[in-house]
This record gives sequence, structure tokens and C-alpha cells, in this order.
Amino acid sequence: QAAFRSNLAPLLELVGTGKESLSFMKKRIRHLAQQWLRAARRLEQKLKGQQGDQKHILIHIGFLTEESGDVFSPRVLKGGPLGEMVQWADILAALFLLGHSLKVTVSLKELQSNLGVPPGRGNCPLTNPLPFDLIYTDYHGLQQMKQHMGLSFKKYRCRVRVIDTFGTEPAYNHEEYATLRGFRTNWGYWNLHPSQFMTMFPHTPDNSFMGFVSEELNQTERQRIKSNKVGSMAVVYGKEASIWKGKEKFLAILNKYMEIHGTVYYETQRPPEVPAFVKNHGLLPQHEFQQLLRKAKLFIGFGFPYEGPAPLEAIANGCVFLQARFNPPHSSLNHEFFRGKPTSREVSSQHPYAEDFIGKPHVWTVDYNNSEEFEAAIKTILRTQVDPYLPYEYTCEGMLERIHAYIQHQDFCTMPSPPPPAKAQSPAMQSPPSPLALSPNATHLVWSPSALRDPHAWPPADSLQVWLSEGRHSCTETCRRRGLVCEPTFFRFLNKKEVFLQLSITCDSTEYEMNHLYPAVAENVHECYLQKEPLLFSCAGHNTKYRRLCPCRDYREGQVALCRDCL
Ligand code: U2F
Repeated sequence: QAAFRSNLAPLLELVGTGKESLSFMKKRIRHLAQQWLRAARRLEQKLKGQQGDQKHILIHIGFLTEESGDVFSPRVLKGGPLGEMVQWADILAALFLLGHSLKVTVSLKELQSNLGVPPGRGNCPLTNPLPFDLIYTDYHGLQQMKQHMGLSFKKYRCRVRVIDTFGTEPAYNHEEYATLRGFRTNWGYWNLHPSQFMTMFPHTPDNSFMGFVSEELNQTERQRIKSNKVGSMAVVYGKEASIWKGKEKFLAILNKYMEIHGTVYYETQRPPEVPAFVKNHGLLPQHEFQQLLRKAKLFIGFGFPYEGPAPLEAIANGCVFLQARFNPPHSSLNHEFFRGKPTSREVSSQHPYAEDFIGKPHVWTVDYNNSEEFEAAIKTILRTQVDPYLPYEYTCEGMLERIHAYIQHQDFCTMPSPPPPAKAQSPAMQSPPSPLALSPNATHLVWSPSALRDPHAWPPADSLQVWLSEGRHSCTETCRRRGLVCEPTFFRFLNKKEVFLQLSITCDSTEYEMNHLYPAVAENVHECYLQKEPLLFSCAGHNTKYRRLCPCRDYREGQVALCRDCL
């Protein structure tokens, strides 16, 4: 049995020393310790002793190894990316508090010795069974494991979880398909189960959403923050001077209404990109940055960095977040930053999670090319009152709850039992429904729970609703528009001829093929397609030629990763 821990100090001993990145992570763990412990107690009560087995877990942070170049550590105090370290610190804290047994490695040598790779021998199968139930790593770590485990890598890769900030879509993950269809990138094609990739935000439901946490406020702090807010104070998002380059026009408009603060790293002099009217605090330690946000009214983004933690922290501390809409959206097809990343996701603003999952009054996404719209937004924000807000999934309890559920239920080493035969699956199946018009409102089925009773299925299949997409929408979008979320594990239930019949779709032919958009119908030619390769089931992706069959499910309020009956 895993038993919740009540002290984070022993975790700090497990995390090594000698790198700024590790010091940053330890400081963060120390600073958030009380918040974590309170959340662990709450979850313990909620689970009523149903904590499940203790797992032996290896955490190998590949990007911090010298062998992968470790470009992040030297930039920790110089305005470089911190988002990844925020996330790893929180993953460590969560896994430890949930009571699992952890080993943490940040060098190839430690990795080899923990895996049991015989000294001086590379790329050979392990001589002993792998001593870990789970391995959390990243793409760099995955590569190192592949190189040093020989054939054992294939045997044990189902135990790996890959922390992957921006996500990996199924089309890029499947080696043969990626190669044939032009989805091959520097990172993808590992043939893992797409849910083994764990992202920083819920980008695509094909991957598991791991996330991180933000500081939480109690009632007294909320009140204090509200009364101490400086209504005319703005903080600019961006700790690297380059982010400010070419933003003079916006800064000048903003300066008409607000006092502008920045936390831009500098060595001796004010960076030339930061105008003299800006009060630059230099790069702040994380808890001081939070204090600054507590005073500010506005946190304003100029387009970069993409999808970082800071906007959530700002909103949690009672700021409004103002950001640029990207039109056309940025993606791996048109933007250098995303080029080569294993996703075709279209990033519609600097922070699509803030835009879509939080929105007004906390988040304003406007067209910065239109100065009037930009200025009008600032004026309205100045008149708007907002309360601090943090989605449950970014609280410590939310993150613990989610990781607990993944550890207890996600199993990529045993194949799922085949779905029950389609015949007489549900009352609806027994009596064919009246023909449905192919309009977006009419094309959906809610499956009878008894049809899919499988005690081992997770998420439980009775939350399934099948919807038919429009040609311009992915399944992610199709479900989202119905207040639901696409659930890729359910594709196997609807990858059947009978489902087309149920939806009154005429199929002159039905083929099994490898295509990440299938199951789908090419409506104008009455051709139906089923998926031949389960690894290619994908919520992401659309093509005007097809309407896709989409498996949607409900979700717990504030916790999109988990269905209502998922705990
Ligand atoms: C993202 O990385 P960043 O580090 O650029 O993300 P930010 O949103 O700026 O925030 C990271 C943390 O930096 C902290 C702040 C955040 O938790 O509290 N911080 C600070 O300690 N001192 C300061 O003065 C200002 C902020 C993203 F997370 C990465 O995954 C991406 O690689 C990167 C590029 O898109 O953006």
C-alpha cells in the first residue's frame, strides 16, 4: 500500500546538488511544502484508504544531464526557461507525497547504475529484471534509455512516462505512419501509447495532462490581496530582454494608463529593449515574483514565451491577463519555435489554455495589430474587478488527484480486453433508430452503460457519447463544443461498421486503413473508413474530406483529465 507522506524534507535529500536548476527546484518544493501537505491530507480523506499499491519509480530528468548538453541549468539565473523545472519540481513533490518509492537521476551514469546496465557495456539487454514499475523521463532521457538498454528497452517501454511540454500527436508517434505520411520529426516516432506522453497543459486529449501547480490563497490572503491591489500597475510577461524587442508601440499605449513593471534579467545595465519608463526589478526569485503579481492589476503578454506557468500564477494572484491573439494561429507549419515539434496543434494565442479554459474576465485575448482594440481592452480592464482564480486542476490537490488516478489506472503493459461484440450492444442497437439527418445537432449517440460493462475499463465506458465531426473540426474540437472532452481510449468501441449504421450513415464501401483521422466517413462519396492501427486513434487532426467519429466523455469540474466517475 502506498501511504501518504507528511514531510517533504526527505525528498530534498533525493534530489542532487551542484546545478542551479536543482537548487531552483528544491527552493520551490520547500516554499510550497505546507500547501502540498494540506492538499495531501485532503486527498487522503477523500480516497478513504483506497490509495492503491506503492510503486517503485525512477525519475530521470534527461534535459538536465550533461550528456544532453544541459542548456537550461546555466540560464536559470539569467532569464532562461523555468517552466520545465517548475513542472519537474511539482511532479517530484506529488509522487513523493502519494507515498511511492522514488529514485531521482540527472546523469547518464546514475541512470545506468539504477537500470542495472552492466558497467562498461552499452546497448545490451539488462541482465536482471527492471527494478522499477514506472519511469518518468523526457525525450532526452528516452533516447538515453534506448541507447543503453538494448532490447530491454522494447520490453519495458510500456512502463515509461514521457514529460513532454507541448505534446506528441499520434500521427507523429507511429513510426511507419509518420515516415510514410510526412509526420516524421526530430522528436516523434517512438511507437509509445500516446497517453504515455504527459503535457504541461491539456493540449490534446491524446496525451495525458500532467500539469503543475500554482500558489494557492486562503480567504485572508484573498482579502488582503484585494485591498492591496494597485489599480494602475501592470507587469510585463517576459524575463528575457529579447521578448521586449519591437514592442515600443504597445508599451507607449500602456504607459498612458498604467505604471509598467518588468522582471527582465540584466547584468549591469538596463537592457536597451526595456524603455526608461518601465520599472525593471531584474529577474526575481520565484516567491518575490508572486508578491509583485499580488500587487499588480494587469499581467500583459507580448507573444512569447508560449504556454508557460506565469499567466496562471498571475490570474491566481488576482491579475487580469492580457494577451495577443494569433491570426493565423502559430504551429509547426508556420513558426520557427514549433517547427519540428511532434504536433500540428494550432496555437491561437500566447496561452490557449488561459484563453479557452479561463477566459473573461480574467483573460483578454485581443488583436494587437489593431491598436484601438488593444487600447480599448486596457481601458475596460482598468474598470473591471476580478477575484483571484485558480482552476482546480492546477491546485496541489488537483494535481495529486490526477497523478494518483493515472498511477492506479493507466496500464500500457497489458493490452485492453477486446470490446464486447457489436451485436445487441445496447437497446438502441436492437431497434434501429429513426434516420438521423447529418446535421451537427442530430449526429450523436449516447451509449447504454450496460453495453460496455467492463470492470477494467478506465475511464469507465458509460461516460461515452459518440459525435460526428464536421469536416473542419478535429475530435478534440467536436467534443469541446459540446462541453465534453475527446477520450481516445473509447475509439476502440466505435471503430465498427455498426456505428455508421447507428448514425444512419450510408456506406457504399467500408475499408480498414491506417489513417489518424479514422474512423470517418467521406460523405459525398459514401465511403466509410475504419482504423486498422489502434496506436493511430487520435483526437487531433481534421480534413475537410472527412467527418470523423468522435468518442467524447464528461469530465469533473475543473479537472478535465478525469471523467465524473473516474476516481
Ligand atoms: C515557458 O517557460 P518560461 O520559463 O519562459 O515560463 P514562464 O511562464 O515565464 O514562467 C516560468 C516560471 O518563472 C517564474 C514564474 C514561473 O513559474 O514564477 N519567474 C521567476 O521565478 N522570476 C521572475 O522574475 C519571473 C518569473 C514554458 F513553461 C516552457 O515550457 C517553454 O519552453 C517556454 C518557451 O515557450 O516557455
